[in-house]
Amino acid sequence: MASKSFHITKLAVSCLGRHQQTAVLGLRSRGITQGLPALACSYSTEAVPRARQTNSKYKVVIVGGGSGGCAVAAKLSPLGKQCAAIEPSDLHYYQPVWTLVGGGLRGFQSSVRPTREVLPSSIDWIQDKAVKFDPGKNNLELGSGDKVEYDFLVVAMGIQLDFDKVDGLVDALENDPAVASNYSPKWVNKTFPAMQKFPGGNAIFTYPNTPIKCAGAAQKIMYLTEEFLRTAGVRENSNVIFNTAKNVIFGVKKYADALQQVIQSRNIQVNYKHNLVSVYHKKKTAIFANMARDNALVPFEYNFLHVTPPMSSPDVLKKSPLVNEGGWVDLNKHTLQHTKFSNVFGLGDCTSLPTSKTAAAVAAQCGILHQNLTATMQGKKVTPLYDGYASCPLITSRNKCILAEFDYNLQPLETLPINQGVERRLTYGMKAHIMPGLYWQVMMKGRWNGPATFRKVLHLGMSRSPKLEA
Ligand code: FAD
Ligand code: UQ1
Repeated sequence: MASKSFHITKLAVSCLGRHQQTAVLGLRSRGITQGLPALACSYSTEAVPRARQTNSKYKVVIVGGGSGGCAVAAKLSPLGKQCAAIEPSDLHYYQPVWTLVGGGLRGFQSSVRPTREVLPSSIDWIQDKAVKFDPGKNNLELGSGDKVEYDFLVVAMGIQLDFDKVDGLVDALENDPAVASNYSPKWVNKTFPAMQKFPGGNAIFTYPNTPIKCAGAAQKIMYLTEEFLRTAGVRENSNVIFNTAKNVIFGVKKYADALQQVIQSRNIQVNYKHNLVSVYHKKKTAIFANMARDNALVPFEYNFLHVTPPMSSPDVLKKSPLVNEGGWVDLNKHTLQHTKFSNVFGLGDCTSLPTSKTAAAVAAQCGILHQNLTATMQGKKVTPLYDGYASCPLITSRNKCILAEFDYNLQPLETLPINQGVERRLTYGMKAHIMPGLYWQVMMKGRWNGPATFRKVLHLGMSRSPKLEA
C-alpha cells in the first residue's frame, strides 16, 4: 500500500512544474502541506539538493535570503565567491500572495520557490543561521559554531512572528479549524477552509500591539471574507469584527478615509485599542485587552478567528550590538547605512526605518543600499536617497483594490496618474497579476528598485519629490 501511494504521489508531483515540485518536496519536511494535493504529501525530501558552501572570509556577507537579501544578492552577484548569503531555509516565499491564498484565490504553491533557484548561483549560499554578531570584529557566528568574517555586512533578517506571546494561540492554531493566520506558511492554508465552514456568528480579525509587516494584510483578509460570506448567503447571520490595537484603520489619512467608507458600506464593526491577549479555543473565546480602559479584559466569542500575531525583531538581533532600543537594526533612514558601524547596511522588516514593512519598501531600498554600499566599498561618501517609499495594495474585494503608496511623512506618493484612493479593478489586476511576475522575474534578479521612475514618467515629471534631510 505504502509503495503504491509513493508511486501515485510521484506521478502527481511529476505533473507539477519544476518550481512547484521542489516546493512541495520541501514543504513536507515542515508539515506545511495543508491545502496541497493530498497525494503530494507522501514524497521523500531526499531529492532536495543541499546548499552550495562556503569560505570563512568574504568581502560582503548578506544575512537573510528573503525578499531583501535575495534582491541585494542579485545586485552583488558580479562579486561571485567574494559574496555569501546566510539563509537557513531551502524555501523562499513570496509572502504578498498569502492574502490571496487565505482568500481562496490562489494556491499556496504559487508563493514558494527553492532558495537555490532564487539566490544567484555565482555567490556562496551558507545554509545556516546567524546566531551571534560581533560587528566590532567584523565577524558573526553560525549555528554550526563556525565563524564568518566580512569586510561589509548587509542585514536582511525579516521580522519574527511571536504567536507564543498570545496565551493559547498556538494550541488554537494547531487544534481549532476555525482559527487561522495568513501571516505564516504554517497556518495560511487554514484560512479559506475556515471561511468556507463558517456557520454564522462572529468572524473576528485581529491587529496586535506591535510593529508588523504589511499592516494592510490584517484587514485585507477581512474584506475578502466579508465578500465571501455574502456570496455564500451567511452574511445576514454574521458579525464581521476588526479588533485592532491601533487607534486608526490605516496610518495614511487619504487611505484611512477611503477604508472607513468601505467599512461603513459593508457594515463591519471596528473596535480600536483592542489587543488580543489569549484564545481559549475549547470555549471558542478570544480575550482582548481594552487599551483605552486600563487593559480591561473583554471576551469575544468567535466562529472564525483570523489572527495577525505580535511581531518583533529576530531574537538574535535583539541581543546584538547592531540594534536600537526597540531591537531594530539601527540605520540612517536616508542612506541605509548603520548609525555606528559604517561597513554595515540593512534593509527590510528587521530595520529601524520608520516606514511600513513591505516588499514594496524593500524594492525601493535595495537599489539605494546597493549604491551606498558600493560607494562605501570604493571609499566614497554615501548619499541620502531613501524617502521612506512604501506601498500596500489594500485589497477590498476579489477584484478591487485601493493601492496605497506613501513616504516617511505619510504623504501619498502615487505611481499612476489616477486617484489610487478609490477602489479599482486596475489596481487589483496589478496586485494579483503583475506584482508576482515583477517580484520573481525582475526584483529577484536585482532589476527592480521600486516604481519611482515610472511615477516620474507617468506624471510627466511633475510628481512630488520629498525633501530629504541628512
Ligand atoms: P523576509 O522576506 O521575511 O526574509 C527574511 C529572511 O531572513 C528569511 O528568509 C529568514 O529565513 C531569514 N532569517 C531569519 N533569521 C535568520 C538568521 N538568524 N540567520 C539567517 N537568516 C535568517 N509586502 C508588499 O509589498 N505588498 C503586499 O501586498 C504584501 N502583503 C503581505 C501579506 C502577508 C500575509 C505577509 C505575511 C506579508 C506581506 N508583505 C507585503 C510583506 C513582505 O512580504 C515583507 O515586508 C518582505 O518579505 C520583507 O522582506 P525581508 O527581506 O525584510 O524579510
Ligand atoms: C512593489 O514594488 C512591490 O514589490 C515588488 C510589491 O510587492 C509585492 C507591491 O505590492 C507593490 C504595490 C509595489 C509597487 C509597484 C507599483 C508598480 C505601484
